[in-house]
Amino acid sequence: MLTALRHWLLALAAILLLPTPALAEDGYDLWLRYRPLAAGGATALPTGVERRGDTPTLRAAEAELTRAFAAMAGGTPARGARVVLAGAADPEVARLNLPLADLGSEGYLIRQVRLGNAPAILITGNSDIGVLHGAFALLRHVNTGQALAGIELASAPRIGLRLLNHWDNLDGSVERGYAGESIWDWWTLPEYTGPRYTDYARANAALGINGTVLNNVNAKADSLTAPYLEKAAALAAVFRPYGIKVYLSARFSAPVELGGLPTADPLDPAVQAWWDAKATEVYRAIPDFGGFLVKANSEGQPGPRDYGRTHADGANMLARAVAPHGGIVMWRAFVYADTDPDDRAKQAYTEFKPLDGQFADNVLVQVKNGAIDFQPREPFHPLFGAMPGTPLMLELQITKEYLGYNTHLAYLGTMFEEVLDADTMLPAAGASVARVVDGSLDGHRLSGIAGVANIGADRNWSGSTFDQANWYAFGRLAWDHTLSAEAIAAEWAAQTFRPDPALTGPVAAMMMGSRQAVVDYMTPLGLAHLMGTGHHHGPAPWIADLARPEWNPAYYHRADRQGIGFDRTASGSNAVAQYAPPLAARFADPATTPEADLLWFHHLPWDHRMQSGRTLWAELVHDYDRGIGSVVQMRRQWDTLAPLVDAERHAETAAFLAIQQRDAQWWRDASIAYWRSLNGLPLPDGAAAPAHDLDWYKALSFPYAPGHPD
Ligand code: GCV
Repeated sequence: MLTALRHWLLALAAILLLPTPALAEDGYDLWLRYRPLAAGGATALPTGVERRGDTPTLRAAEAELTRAFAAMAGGTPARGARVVLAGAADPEVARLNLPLADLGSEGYLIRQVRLGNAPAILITGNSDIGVLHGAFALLRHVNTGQALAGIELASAPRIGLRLLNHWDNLDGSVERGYAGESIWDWWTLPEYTGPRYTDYARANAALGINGTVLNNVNAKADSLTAPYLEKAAALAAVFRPYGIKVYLSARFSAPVELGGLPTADPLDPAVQAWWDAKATEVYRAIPDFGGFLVKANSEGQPGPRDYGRTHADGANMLARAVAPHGGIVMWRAFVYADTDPDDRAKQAYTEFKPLDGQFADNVLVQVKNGAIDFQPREPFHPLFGAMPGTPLMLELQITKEYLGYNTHLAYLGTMFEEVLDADTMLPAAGASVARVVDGSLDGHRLSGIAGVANIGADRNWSGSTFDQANWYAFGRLAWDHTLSAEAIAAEWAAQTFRPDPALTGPVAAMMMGSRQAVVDYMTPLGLAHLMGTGHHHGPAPWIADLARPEWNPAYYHRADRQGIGFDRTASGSNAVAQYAPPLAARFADPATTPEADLLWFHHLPWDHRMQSGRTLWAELVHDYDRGIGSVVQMRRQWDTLAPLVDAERHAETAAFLAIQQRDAQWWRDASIAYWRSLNGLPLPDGAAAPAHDLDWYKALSFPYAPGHPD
């Protein structure tokens, strides 16, 4: 008996003496993960929260702070000044003459002041939503290990519309979704609005995301019927206190499908009247409805071109319908046609640039990141800077359709930063994509940015812990595109795991190199769209027999015995001419083209000499191997972090990194086997031969890959 007791005590002592690995966690809390603060840390928690005003938004802010401080306290007494939530109109706040003018309607200011003759940490703004954003900013501050005493923060969003686009279908599937089914349960709405919808709103409001398009751009007209509007209205009611508006993707042919009209011609008065009435019905159901997103004449979707009308005709008809209600239209520029033999990368510009200045005041044209389609790396879309008379939204893809789904660790903050910082040089240097998008370059009233969501019904929302970081980075950059991807990575890691530099430093370093690793092992040096047909999983550069030319990877790489790459100079498609003259000149010459984009713009011989001194062939192989090496390095790094991460999330990431290494090797080997079948070149010195012959890779098939629409 005594021996048993001694064993038990020894075991207990051993447990207590271990470094404290967190308990298993499922990742549900995202960046709203409130845990007891380290004893003796920087923060003295506030003694209370005082709310001045009784609105749903202020109550939400108070509830968030109260819940967070209780969890952070972990039983230790609060010593800091109380937090006061008060709008700018509060008489005492007004007397403080704080600099609130630049905060707009959504920004916040946080300061230590004296209120009612006692010290207080004031969270204020010109609206309740501003105060709510401030509450989340304060929690981010604390959760990243910073002291509350002396806090002084002020921030306002640089871009007006900061939206998620859900490619969620009414049957619960998610196009290009890798995190389970849709979180919208259309079947149980509107009656049931479970806590998950509120948690979705909290997570987004914490980033300042202020709108969500609920349904897929490959839209069903049913979303516009009365029962579905009622369901959307129920979601809008949950999101409203959090400053998040609901939008819908609209199917252009809805007047035919729902209205029984013989046509959806935007210039037909009966069609216009149908949309006017539909807009009125929508706003009756959802008074603060944001507006419509439209994919028209793209990949088989109906649109104004079906009737010989322009995209501006189509957009303006819808714009007219929502204008009396304060709504907007986001019209996508993602168009390419099998009837157009021109380079796919040129087609959106060719179609939309001539329409500049023809869109109604409440229309934004939504332009994808990349003229092809969200590839691991594309040069910035040439429409940015080319349509100064039109507000252009940037559409980023958060879900990783082309970057290894949820099992490859690829932090997209660096990709988002790369495109936002790209200089369009239109009309002159210093005209970044960010300045086009935020409207400051051309003085637009409307500005917007959209991210195709990676959210699903999985407990961890995004299919992996690290994919949560891409949702986070999108939101943070949408709010403030001057933030650095690296700072965002560290900030995310602190809130997701723990605010300990021993963890945040290595995790941020892993994240910062991760997207380039994917580029290296999938599509190095400007290659693009070499993924498997339809599902886009894994390599298939050999595909050349699909009906539409631009659906074939061979269309994009153009490799043969002599060389590889797409000639987009004057001797080829001349896509370079769609850029500002100095950029066009730079991209026209392989010697001045950034090597990261080399094969995007040029078809070059395999023995083309690279800056490294290697041949192009040797450089390609080198990059593939570098990509695998980066994944190996990430695995090592992650292993060392085991004591600092809870077991459940650590194990999942470790397993996913192993999958990533396997897939990286597969990409490298299959690609090299295929290129060698064309160029007949020996492997560069020291390079390992692919594990299998080319036929083995060609025979792989993935009929059940997730996220695929068919
Ligand atoms: C929603 C790519 C994707 C499609 C997507 C389309 C779009 O083609 O593969 O799934 O459809 O882009 O953005 O409209």
